[in-house]
Parts: sequence; C-alpha cells; structure tokens
Amino acid sequence: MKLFPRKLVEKASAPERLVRVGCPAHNCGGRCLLIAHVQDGVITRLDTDDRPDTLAAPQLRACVRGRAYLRRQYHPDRLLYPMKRVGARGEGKFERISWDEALDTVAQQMRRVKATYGNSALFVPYGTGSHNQLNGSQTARRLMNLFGGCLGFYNSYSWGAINIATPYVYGTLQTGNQRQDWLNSKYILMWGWNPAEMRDGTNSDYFIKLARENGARVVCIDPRHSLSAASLADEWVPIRPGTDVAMMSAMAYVMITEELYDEEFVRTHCVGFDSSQMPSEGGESYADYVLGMRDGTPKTPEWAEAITAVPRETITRIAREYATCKPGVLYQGYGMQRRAYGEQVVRAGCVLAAITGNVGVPGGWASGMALQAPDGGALWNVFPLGDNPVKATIPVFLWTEAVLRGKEMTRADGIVGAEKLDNNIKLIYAVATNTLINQHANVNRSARILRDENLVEFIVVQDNFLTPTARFADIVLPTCTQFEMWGVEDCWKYGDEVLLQPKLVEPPGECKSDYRICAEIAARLGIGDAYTEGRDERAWVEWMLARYRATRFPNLPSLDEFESSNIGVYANPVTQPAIAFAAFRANPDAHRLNTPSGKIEIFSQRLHSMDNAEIPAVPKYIPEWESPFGPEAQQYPLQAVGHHTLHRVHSSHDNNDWLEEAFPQRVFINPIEAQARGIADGDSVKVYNARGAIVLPCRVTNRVMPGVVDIPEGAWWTPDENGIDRRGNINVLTSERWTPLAFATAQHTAMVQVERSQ
Ligand SMILES: Nc1nc2c(c(=O)[nH]1)N[C@H]1C(S)=C(S)[C@@H](COP(=O)(O)OP(=O)(O)OC[C@H]3O[C@@H](n4cnc5c(=O)[nH]c(N)nc54)[C@H](O)[C@@H]3O)O[C@H]1N2
Ligand SMILES: Nc1nc2c(c(=O)[nH]1)N[C@H]1C(S)=C(S)[C@@H](COP(=O)(O)OP(=O)(O)OC[C@H]3O[C@@H](n4cnc5c(=O)[nH]c(N)nc54)[C@H](O)[C@@H]3O)O[C@H]1N2
Ligand code: SF4
Ligand SMILES: [Mo]
Repeated sequence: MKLFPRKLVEKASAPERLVRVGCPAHNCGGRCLLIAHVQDGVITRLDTDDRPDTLAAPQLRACVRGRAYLRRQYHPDRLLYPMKRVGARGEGKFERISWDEALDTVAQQMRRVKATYGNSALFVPYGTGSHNQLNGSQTARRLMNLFGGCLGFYNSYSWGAINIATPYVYGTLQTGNQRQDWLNSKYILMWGWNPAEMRDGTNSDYFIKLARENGARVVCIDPRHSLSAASLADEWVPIRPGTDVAMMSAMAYVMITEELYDEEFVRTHCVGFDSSQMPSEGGESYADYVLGMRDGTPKTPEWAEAITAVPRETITRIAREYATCKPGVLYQGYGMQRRAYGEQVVRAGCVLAAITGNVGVPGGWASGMALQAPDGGALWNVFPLGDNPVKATIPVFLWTEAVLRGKEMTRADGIVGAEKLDNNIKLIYAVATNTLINQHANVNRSARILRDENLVEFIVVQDNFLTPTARFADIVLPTCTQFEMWGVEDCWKYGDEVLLQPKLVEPPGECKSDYRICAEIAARLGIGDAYTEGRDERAWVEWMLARYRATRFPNLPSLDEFESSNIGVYANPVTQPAIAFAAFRANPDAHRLNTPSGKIEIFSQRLHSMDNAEIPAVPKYIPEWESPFGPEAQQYPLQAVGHHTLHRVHSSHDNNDWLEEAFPQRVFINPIEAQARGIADGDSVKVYNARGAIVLPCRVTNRVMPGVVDIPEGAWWTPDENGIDRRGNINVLTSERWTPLAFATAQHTAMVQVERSQ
C-alpha cells in the first residue's frame, strides 16, 4: 500500500461514497463525526460534521487528529501479519509466522499458565487504544472471563485520585451539570484545565466560548500558557505545579476572614467546616486548618505566595471574585491530580465549590470528578465482558508491583476483592495498550522488569504498529483500525450521542479485528460459541444498539435505519441541562448524599480514622515527595510536566507525520532557565534525572513559567545504544511511586535537570 500525498485513487472506477462515521476516537477525550470519502475500497478524504448546529445538540466537529487520521490508517509501518520474537525480549527482532501458529501459541500459553499457576496469573492490562466496543482490550477481557478469569484491576491512569477522592466529599462521581448550563455562569476558573488542547468531551471548549460571550469571566490557572489560556481565558495565572492546594487554602482564608463564604449553605448542607459542626471529638476542622489554629500557620495569601509563586494580591482577588461573582464554575483538570498527593487538590477544589454555595445551582459547579448529571453520561462498556471468576483486583497503576511481588500484596497495597493476591502476573495479554512501556511511569524500570522472562513468562501484544510495548512481545498480532471493522460508541465523558462506526474498507495484509482474534483463540480453548454467541461483528453492533436503546436512548434508530439515512450519529438534545445535586440543594434531609453524614463532607470521619498524615481528614497542602523545596532540587531543580497534546492521543499518532509537522515533539522551557544553561531556541537538549535521560529539541518560550519544563506526554520511547531516549518520552523521567489514598499514578511529579546536548 502506498502512502498518498493527496489522492489515493488515480482513476476511479466507481463513484465516490460519502459516509458519516464516528471518528476512530481511541481515548482522545472526544467523540466526533467524520465524513469519509470512500472510493474503490479506499478512504480518500475525511471531512467534519456537516449537520445543523444547535445549542441543544451541537455539531461534533472533529479535531486535527481525526482530520489527519488517514496518515495513520495508510501508514507504511502498519503491522500486516503475525510475528514471533526471535531476539532477546525487548530487542525488537521478529519473524513472520502464520495466524495458525500465532493463535495456537497464545492458546497453548494461556492453558499452560492457567495449569501451572491458576487463572489469577493471567492479566489484561489497562488499554484504551480503542473505544468502539468491538475492538480493544475489552475483547480480551471477555475472552479471559470465559476462560476462568484473570487478575483484574480498578481505577484508571486518567482519573486515579479524582475517582477515589470525589466520593469522600460528595458520595458520588456524578457531580457535573450538563455543559449547556455553563452559559448560566458568571465566573469560570479553568483550574489546570485545558479543553482547547486536551479534549474533555467534544465541545467543552465551545461551551466555554459561548459562556464567555454570554458575559462570564474566564481565568486559567496553569503552569503553562496553554491554548486554553490563550484562546478561552481573560486571564492566565501561572502556578508552580503541585502547589494548587496552597492557593486554594489561601482563597479559603480570604473567604473566611472576609466573611465571603456562603454561611447558610455551609450550615445546612456541609459537615466539618468549623468546630461547631464536627462529627466527632478531636478532629481538626477545615477552618481551624486554614486559620492555623493547630499548626500555628495561617494559610494566608502571603504564605501561599511563597509556595505557589502566585502573587498574594492575585490570590486575594481571585478568592473575592469566585466568592462573590456567582454562580461560578471551578473546573478541575486531571493533570494536577496525577501528582504526589493528587487526592488533596480534588478535595480542596470541592470544598471551595461547597463553601461558596456553588453546588446544586444553575451556573454553578460542584467540582470533583464531574460525571454528567443526571445519570453519569458515557456507558463505557456496552460489549458484555461477563463475570470475572477471579475476584482479586489491583489498583491499575500497581501492575509492575503485581509482577514483582504479587503474592505479597494485600489490602495494604490496595488489593480489593480479596485479602491478598495468590499469584504474581505470569502472562500478559496486551490489547490496544502502550502502558507496558510507553505510558507507564519509569520506562527504564518497566523495561528491566519485562526483559526478565522469569517474571512475566509470556507476552502477547495486539496493535496496529510495532509500538514500544509491542517490541516487548513474544507474539505480535496485527489488528484492524476502526475503519476496517464494525463498531459503535457513545460519548467520552460529556455528551448524549451514539455514533456508528461501520466497516468502510478491507484491512491491509492479514490484519484481523480484535474481536475476530479473540473469537479464534476462544475456539481453540473450547469456548468459541460462548464467546461469539453466534454473532459476527455487525450482529454485535445491532445487539449493542438495542442495549443503548434500552438504557439511555429510547428512540435510537436501528442499524438499518442508521445506514439508510447515513446520519452517522444519534443525539439526545439537551434543552433543560441537568444540574447535579439540585434535589439535595432544595431539601438536604429528603435527598441525603451517599456519604456517612448524608451531607457534603468537608471533614471526613472515615479519613480521620485512617490516622495517616498523608491522608488528612480535611484537604491540606502537603509538599510533594519530589519538589523544588526538597534536597533533590539541588541536582534536579526543574519540575517536569507533560500535557496531553493535540499531536497525539497519548502515544497513538506519534508516528503521524502531518501531526508531527504541526506539533513537533519538543521540550518547552522558559527563557530564564534556557539562558542560565546557555540554551537557544531549537537546540537539542538533554533532560534527565536519576531514572533516565531523553534528548530532544527545545522550544524556548514564555508560555511555560520559570522552574518548569513541559514535555508533551506520549512520544514513543526510542532508546539509543546508551539507553538514552531520542524521541522525548517523559515517562523515562517519571516515578512509579503512587498516591497514598487512591494508589493512583503520580506521573506528573518529577524533578529534572536540562542541559545542552550534542
Ligand atoms: N489532545 C488530547 N486530548 C486528550 C487526550 C490526549 O491524549 N490528547 N487524552 C484524553 C485523556 S485519556 C485524558 S485522561 C484527559 C487528560 O486530561 P488532563 O489530565 O486534564 O490533561 P493534562 O494535559 O495532563 O493536564 C491539563 C493541564 O494541567 C496542567 N497542569 C499540570 N500539572 C499541574 C498542576 O500541578 N497544577 C495546575 N494548576 N495545572 C497543572 C497542564 O499544564 C495542562 O495544561 O485528556 C483527554 N484528552
Ligand atoms: N507521563 C504521563 N503518562 C501518562 C499520562 C500523562 O498524562 N503523563 N496519561 C495517562 C493516561 S490519562 C492514559 S489514559 C494512558 C493511556 O495509555 P494507553 O491506554 O496505552 O493509550 P495509547 O498510548 O494511546 O496506546 C493505545 C494503543 O492502542 C493501539 N490501538 C489503536 N487502535 C487499536 C485497535 O483497534 N486495536 C488494538 N489492538 N490496538 C489499537 C494504538 O496503536 C496504541 O499503541 O496514558 C497515561 N500515561
Ligand atoms: S477529539 Fe477524538 S473523536 Fe474527535 S476528531 Fe479528535 S480524535 Fe476524533
Ligand atoms: Mo486518560
């Protein structure tokens, strides 16, 4: 297959077909509509949504990644046939084999590991490469469950701390209003939130734009002058990474001392704000913490300035604005909870929303996880996974621990569903994931662990490309893109749509869909009929449409109707945006929250009884374990953050040449730091710490604050002969240490040094 400059079809023998399809979204934060031009079995062009645009059901306009997808679809490096490893593990040497040999080997290894160790030694890692329900890691999960189960995991790399911390305050993750309601807001704090670059539901940036046109003032708090700060905000407030809780505490200090908080709402709907409403003796109330009654440190704007690098006047002004310019939204991005004490920033943001009385009102926002009211929005898994007979689950971020010392892991290591693990991970079936190497923390460590064949004995990887993870496979299986098979999808986090992803073209080489591969392995394991239930991919799509119809979309068209009308997407229009906690606000006694007190828990008795200084009962600023304030800053004085870039969906599209041209992989560094190191714009620089080193070009710019460097996450790890990564993968520098309460990733907490490189 040749790569095309513009037109793939020289002389068309059939008329062009225009098909509205869901974008092969991967885990990109959005769900959009594309118009695929199909001619002679080839997709020649991708356009975006052309349907009428309304506030209740806006167009699902595609981003650059969707529009540039053909460079991935028709990439010359697509995997075309199954391969087996011939060199050492991780060396990347493979040899073509037949599908029969590949699938027989996988089935035989699954049987062997099950017989030797038991089902709990099998593992399907977190993998978000495909969300079209019939492609992706869920297909392997169904296979494992029918085979007697495998070690499970809970939580995600995305929302690790926020998923666990939010319910401690609100008893639920459904804390978000439907986004049309943002138009009722007067003040919007985009706190570590960058929806112009990282899609957080298609159209979130658009709704913010409309809210601003409607008169809302928008402030962006981020160490980077992100595209959101540039294009959506009235003001950018740079803040030192990992210190947001200090600023939030100081804002609370201003609100308390100037009596700007909503006293009535706090009295009727919250517990633990001050000593008059503590659930038990002995605990420290939030006001006591903020005023420094016990530790002798009032959390004043002056105190916070020294920590956050935000001027005290700015902190004071923003506190006053947010407390008085109501209703207001404090939207928390997820980057700042992927950090050392990520739980604290989530709870501190929720507390500010609560004490300003912005909960349960139109134009307000409760903060926290913010799954969409009234029912949580996305369904995530419509394809039935079945029950996993193995009940033990690990926190997703601790999979390397389960490889090294699974048998020693207990509830103290975050094990849920059982008291302890009875196995180490021995077989990994990795589908649609780059988390074995690229996306997990501390790449050099993961590589060392995976190279050891005494630890994980067999690794199979299913992907479109020979990714850094696939290079560690014993067997590599080539799979379809979502244009080459049937699928269906609903929204990512926000939105009320179902998108059809019909098969448009034949796959190249010998690629098969993930569903087909798993079905063929199931047949070899004697569970083929149980796996397919007699359905092919198209029949499963009909089945899943029926499930959507039965749950959130009663008027959803049938598959035939979808196809004959060529609509591509069905939307539930949002004319009356749902407001989270509206009923609780109106009558807190009749509509108690699902917390122990039934109220908003500013102080958590459950956390208090854990008696752990790293898990305080009220949200506190805790200096991070790697920070500019610790001894490590002597050697590694810069904080490294890694934003989700327009170039990629994590590591997907790293090899897309159009996107690389638009958003080249570079480390962003402030002129002050560059000058001090003799670095000029465009220089090749080395970024390093004790865990490893990367070399990549730099961009010297004021758009990142001094003391911080930004290395967009997701670049493919490409080590040279000295083990130095030449592409710029931030995870070479990140740490495998997890957060104390959620056992979640803290990948954004990393100190580094930068120098010029040859
Ligand atoms: N283009 C694109 N969009 C995506 C994705 C993608 O890969 N590419 N991935 C999707 C997925 S799976 C997810 S989970 C989400 C992730 O969404 P997020 O986690 O919210 O995205 P990030 O870019 O990591 O972080 C958002 C912003 O937080 C800032 N930030 C980092 N540390 C701090 C801090 O300590 N304090 C403050 N105030 N700000 C900080 C970063 O500079 C960045 O601008 O994005 C989704 N959308
Ligand atoms: N340092 C740092 N690390 C991070 C993050 C961060 O912010 N900073 N973000 C984290 C977050 S939020 C997330 S969600 C994870 C994401 O981590 P992953 O879930 O690993 O996501 P991707 O890197 O996109 O890898 C998905 C893989 O699936 C493949 N793929 C695409 N379509 C298909 C298909 O149909 N079938 C199969 N079999 N394969 C397919 C792609 O080629 C790609 O290799 O990364 C996490 N890692
Ligand atoms: S946001 Fe996601 S679904 Fe939308 S066009 Fe971009 S890649 Fe596709
Ligand atoms: Mo994510």
